Amino acid sequence: LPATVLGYPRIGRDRAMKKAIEAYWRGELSAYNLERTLVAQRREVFETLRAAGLTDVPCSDFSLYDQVLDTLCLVGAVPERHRAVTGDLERYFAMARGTADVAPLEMTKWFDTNYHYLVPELRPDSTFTLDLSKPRREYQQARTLGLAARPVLVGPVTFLRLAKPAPGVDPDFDPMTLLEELLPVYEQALTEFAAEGVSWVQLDEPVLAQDQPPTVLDAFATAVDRLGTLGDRPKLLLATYFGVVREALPLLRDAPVEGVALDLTGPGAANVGELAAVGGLPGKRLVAGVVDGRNVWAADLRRQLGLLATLHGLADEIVVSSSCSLLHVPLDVSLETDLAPDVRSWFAFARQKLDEVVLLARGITAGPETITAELARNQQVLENRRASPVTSDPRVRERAAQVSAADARRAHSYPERAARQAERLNLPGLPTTTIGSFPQTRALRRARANWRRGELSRPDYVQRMRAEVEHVIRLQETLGLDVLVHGEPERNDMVQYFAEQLEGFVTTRHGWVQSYGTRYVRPPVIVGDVSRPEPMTVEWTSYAQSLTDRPVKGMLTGPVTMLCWSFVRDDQPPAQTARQVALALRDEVADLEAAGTAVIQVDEPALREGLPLRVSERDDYLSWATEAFRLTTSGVRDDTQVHTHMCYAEFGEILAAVIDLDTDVISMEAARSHMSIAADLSGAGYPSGVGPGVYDIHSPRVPGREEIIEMLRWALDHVPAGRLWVNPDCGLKTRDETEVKSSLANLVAAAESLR
Ligand code: THG
Ligand code: ZN
Repeated sequence: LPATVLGYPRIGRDRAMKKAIEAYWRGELSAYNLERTLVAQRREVFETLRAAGLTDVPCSDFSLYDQVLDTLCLVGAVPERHRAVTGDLERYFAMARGTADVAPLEMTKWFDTNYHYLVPELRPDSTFTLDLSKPRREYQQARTLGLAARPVLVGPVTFLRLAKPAPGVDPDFDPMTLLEELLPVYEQALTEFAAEGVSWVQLDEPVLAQDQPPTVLDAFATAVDRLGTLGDRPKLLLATYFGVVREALPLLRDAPVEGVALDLTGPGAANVGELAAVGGLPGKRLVAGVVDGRNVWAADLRRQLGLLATLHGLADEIVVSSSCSLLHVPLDVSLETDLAPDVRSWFAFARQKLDEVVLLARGITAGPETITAELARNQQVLENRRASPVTSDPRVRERAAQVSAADARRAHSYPERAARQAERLNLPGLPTTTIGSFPQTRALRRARANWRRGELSRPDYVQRMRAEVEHVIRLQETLGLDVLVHGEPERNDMVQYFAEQLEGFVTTRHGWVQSYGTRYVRPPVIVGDVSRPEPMTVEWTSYAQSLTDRPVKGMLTGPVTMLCWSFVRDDQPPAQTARQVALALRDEVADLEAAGTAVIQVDEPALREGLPLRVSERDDYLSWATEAFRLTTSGVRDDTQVHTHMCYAEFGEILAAVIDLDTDVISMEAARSHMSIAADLSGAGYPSGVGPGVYDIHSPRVPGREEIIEMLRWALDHVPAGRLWVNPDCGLKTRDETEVKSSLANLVAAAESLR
């Protein structure tokens, strides 16, 4: 019964790996004991995979930090600056997090998921040497458990495609030109694996699901030809995921390898047609990704069995699989005992997806009649979900259906609004503000946690939070900031915070998913039509406003970010879900305005993240995403100022969409790119206020006044003084108060000096 998955979560039960690794960093756990935890956790994964009944088990996808970093170590591409760090483990973590002396590798998003990988840095003279110790150890460990595991490696083309020129190297240097240098290392790895008795190796090449220039496709053809024709090697599985492969499919069909993995879920379902069109994969094993590895919904087993049946004849052998590594979903839904039992039954987390894969394998091998009871139960679950009042709210549907284009447009254009806002707000030139959150102390987090556990009464909790709000307001007044914030002491993760208060979302207790390294998130799940039963933030903002004469900004998370950082329902298009979330947030905006809030910020840090991998799908996304944002914000009066904030600077590709948001002010990360984003925005015709972050809050360094002035002068070359705002580049919650005070004092001094 051939069944496999492309990878499994490595965070461990109860976040065991996070706890162990962070304890090691704090010096509270020895390297030896970290290794013991690692081995024990890996063992648990292997045993879980075996107990579920998988016939083919991946290995070496377990990681102390990141699989791209692991690949970098495998091929010996350690940057010069990290080589001096002694000790393998210390060097590994130095690349991941930096040390007092050396900067870490840059981190960026893994395709269109919410996972972040470390970006390899390469130079024209980079050389590679093999270090097979990690995959070898994991393979050996699986073998002692009686499993012939399949080592998973990031493939050579994806590795080079995700790499960037090292600092100081010509930015036009293309790491793909190193393919000839790199391939011998992969060849040697395969040779050594063969000697070890490894029978299959999985090479992940997800770049094939993205639009690629011919040079990359050529590189791929070269690579598979070289590796495929190597004598005495394990069988090769070329794994693609995150969508449809299209132009690379003939290369996969013709590659001299034994197996190909394709994503057959969501947009990847188009792979079935593409596969038929190229005549299938004669002579090969098709690892059919029919269980969605990126979302949490229980599969429709009957439908996926039907899909598997259509693959008959398109390959020599079909192996049932997840569409990608299960890294992107939480571990086990059976831990979610607080969820309503029927809602819980609609979900399949990683552990449950193993069962789905195995059942489907049984269904196609032994016939559907051998899994009749399971199929019936599955149909019942799906029917229960379809019919549940939780999924559908007629009032929400009716309201969403009646939205007109005019609802998503403000009454007047920016110049008219700006005049009204200037009258109402009476701000100085180069107004100063912050992005929203202020430092969160351990005591504050404890108070929040105690309230959640019922150990602190609601009145005591509110009093505690109000004291914090007052503290933050006084601090900002003393510093001389112009537009204040309440500091968000009541929020931990903003998405979680709003999801808990919105109808249609459910949140989990244990549903951790790795975001990067030891940082995890618990994405909420949008299970039904979304609405807002009552105001979510008005009380906090109003209280803050009652303490000061200066304007206090209302702070909300935008509809696109709510979607991108949640698991979305799969029974309606995301555009429809986005519209519902937008309408719920629009109600909050209206209530904030009615309570006297003159400035409202709706953050969309994930707008750029949601951009589809395929260029052909981008216009559609940007159109519904910007509409949802405008629907949230456009119901306000002219004299109410709408702000937005975006964290990452890489929105060169979506400048037109950013302009289309029609905000009065946008703040974003710019310090690290030396304000170039401000120039780009202006160049693209952005008409309204802009606050390019003048310093990087991700670093503990306090920026000097002169340095901030220089940044602002730079910005003033591109943005007229009347539209330039002065602010840090992101929220301050991860900094401590001393740093924040000094930095903001310098920020205010810089603005005053320029005025
Ligand atoms: N919220 C959500 N998703 C996100 C971010 C976010 N995705 C992208 C980006 N921000 C990821 N960055 C982080 C940064 C910090 C943490 C997680 C993701 C983090 N997590 C805590 C940890 O692992 O200890 C747990 C947080 C919690 O208690 O909820 O520090 O901001 N939704
Ligand atoms: Zn930010």
